[in-house]
Amino acid sequence: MENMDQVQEEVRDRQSALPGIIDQFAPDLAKVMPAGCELNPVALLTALARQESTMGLHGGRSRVEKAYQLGGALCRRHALDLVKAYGDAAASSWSSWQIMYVTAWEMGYRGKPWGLWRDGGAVSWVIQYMRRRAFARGALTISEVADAYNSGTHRDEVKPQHYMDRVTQFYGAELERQEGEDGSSCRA
Ligand SMILES: [Ca+2]
Repeated sequence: MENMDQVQEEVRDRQSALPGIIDQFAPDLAKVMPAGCELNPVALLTALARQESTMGLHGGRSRVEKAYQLGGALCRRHALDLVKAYGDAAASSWSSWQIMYVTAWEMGYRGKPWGLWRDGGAVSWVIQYMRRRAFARGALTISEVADAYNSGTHRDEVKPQHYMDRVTQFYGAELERQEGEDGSSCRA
């Protein structure tokens, strides 16, 4: 059975692998976007990974959320069981998109917490999270999706403005990069 050290070894080249994983899974993300949503799926996954982990630079180590640790406000019911089973690994967020293990578990993931360390394993749950929290509730813009990704929903008064601004900025930068790439391939 795989342990955390084995996965850690495997995700060492996360940064070089990330763009390929984003390209591979972008069509899955496009499929869960509602009609009328014209977001670029590559740019969306890129912008979130840049904000959450500087494109994988900080995604190699998971972040522990105090609220999910033993005694924390959210460490109840199944979250408590998971923390008892896996310790802080269950109270952590994983991958270049920093998805919470408990959140993935609530959506149906049944692997070990560190299984989400691999971007290729985590990305489907990241997409599922956006489908449920953002697109199923009518998010259409990059700012609304960023709000939902960070605060759980865009349909409330909690607006993580700095986070939303940064993701929007990274999204725009990625669109520009794509346009530049298209331009150079036309000239070639
Ligand atoms: Ca919100």
